[in-house]
Amino acid sequence: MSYEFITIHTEADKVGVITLNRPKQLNALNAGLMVELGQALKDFDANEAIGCMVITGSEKAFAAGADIGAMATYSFADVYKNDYITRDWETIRSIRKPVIAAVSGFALGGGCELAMMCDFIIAADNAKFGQPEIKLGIIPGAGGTQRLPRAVGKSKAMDLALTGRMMDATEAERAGLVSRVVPLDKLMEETLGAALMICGYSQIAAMAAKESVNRAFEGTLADGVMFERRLFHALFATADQKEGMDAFVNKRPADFKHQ
Ligand code: CO8
Repeated sequence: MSYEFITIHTEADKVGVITLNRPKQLNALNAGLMVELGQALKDFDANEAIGCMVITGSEKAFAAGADIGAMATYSFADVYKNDYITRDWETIRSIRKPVIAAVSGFALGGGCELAMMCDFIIAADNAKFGQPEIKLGIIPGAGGTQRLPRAVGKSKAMDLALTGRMMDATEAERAGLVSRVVPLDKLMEETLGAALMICGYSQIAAMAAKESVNRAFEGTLADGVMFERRLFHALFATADQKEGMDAFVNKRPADFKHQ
């Protein structure tokens, strides 16, 4: 399938890489881009050979938010009745294999929300994160008011959402929004290294780990721990668990078959 607003490729036939590709608009997220992104993620997720996905942008911008020009004249009826702007976001939540955001440059508004919907964020040292919607007379609309406080705590989330200021990569790492900060020219190398490492493990275990960590953000601690326990026990029914533990015991590398 050919795309207009993104490009896709695979690395080592195992990692699905999606590059947002509206450089002139700093990868502003229009409806077409969101549809294409959802489709590419679903296709990679369904592809047996793919173990991990990466979403990235350009050096200057991961994504500078929703496309302001496209939504400037929308009415309440447009956005509410037709669920314009936010319609295609749930697709990303439905992806079961790990997705890493490799962020350089601006990740603002919907761009920051997109990065937060990924399973973890690796940031280049030039990355800037923010929820500047307040400056446009709106608020974040793709989960920013919920995911940002879970990631960085109430005070910093309020600061960002109410002042519209950006935080740099160092502050974002200190606050817990990003897992690592790397030099800009090492961003893809580091991210693909992490992605390939994940691909080397049992796909079933990686999917279970993702599902279980995500449970930490929904429901009670007791429910989450019980959910984790059920998945933990279930993994003893996989061939990959036998392989992983036998390999350790016999001091040899594991060869997971994702079964
Ligand atoms: N939408 C549309 N076009 C944009 C956007 C955007 N969000 N951001 C930048 N552009 C365009 C500019 O209009 C400009 O176009 P042109 O060259 O034709 O004039 C081009 O990209 C380059 O931008 P600048 O000249 O402004 O570049 P600077 O380096 O001077 O500034 C900034 C970069 C700081 C990123 C600046 O462009 C900016 O502030 N952009 C807007 C950021 C913003 O407000 N984002 C939030 C948008 S609202 C939102 O995301 C709501 C989320 C709702 C749910 C999610 C749905 C997808």
